[in-house]
Amino acid sequence: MLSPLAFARAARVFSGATACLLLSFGTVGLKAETALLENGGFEDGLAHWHSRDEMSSAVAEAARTGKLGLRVVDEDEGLGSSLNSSEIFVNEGDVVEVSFYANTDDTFLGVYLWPVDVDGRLIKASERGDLVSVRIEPTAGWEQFTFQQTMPEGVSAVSIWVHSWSSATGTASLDDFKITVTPATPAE
Ligand SMILES: [Ca+2]
Repeated sequence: MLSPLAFARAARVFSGATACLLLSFGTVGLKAETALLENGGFEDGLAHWHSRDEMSSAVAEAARTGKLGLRVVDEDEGLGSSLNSSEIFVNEGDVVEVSFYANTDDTFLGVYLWPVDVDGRLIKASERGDLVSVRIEPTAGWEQFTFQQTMPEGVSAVSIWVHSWSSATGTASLDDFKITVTPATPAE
């Protein structure tokens, strides 16, 4: 199994092709780009996602669309789940919007944006160490969630982090993650 750092590097190399593609279209205009995220619907299991524990899995019971979805089961009162998507390349000032669906009876997890610098170091949104996120409350069946963040100074890439909190427990289904990037308007 790859270490998180090795994984990040591998993902960075892989994402290079996407970044070049975006650059080549850059002259066309500042259009929001959607189809960036690999396997956002978990139809390929957890391929392109990186889990640091056994609490996240791709199962049929968690599918909103297709055959599979993400199931997070956290029964540990001391540890939380941790699952990152692959990284996509972004620039400072880009507006990154995350959209997904969740179905849960519990309040125990959030979905975060995880921006990193060129060395893979996390760039926090405040000195308190916050990340921009959405907190999942009990839902009435499948509900859509969206949130966004303007990419900070020094950013190189961003991923989605699905994380259940250490002292909380619960079960949730999540599916159909999408990332939309609206490029920063260049200075005149
Ligand atoms: Ca799916």
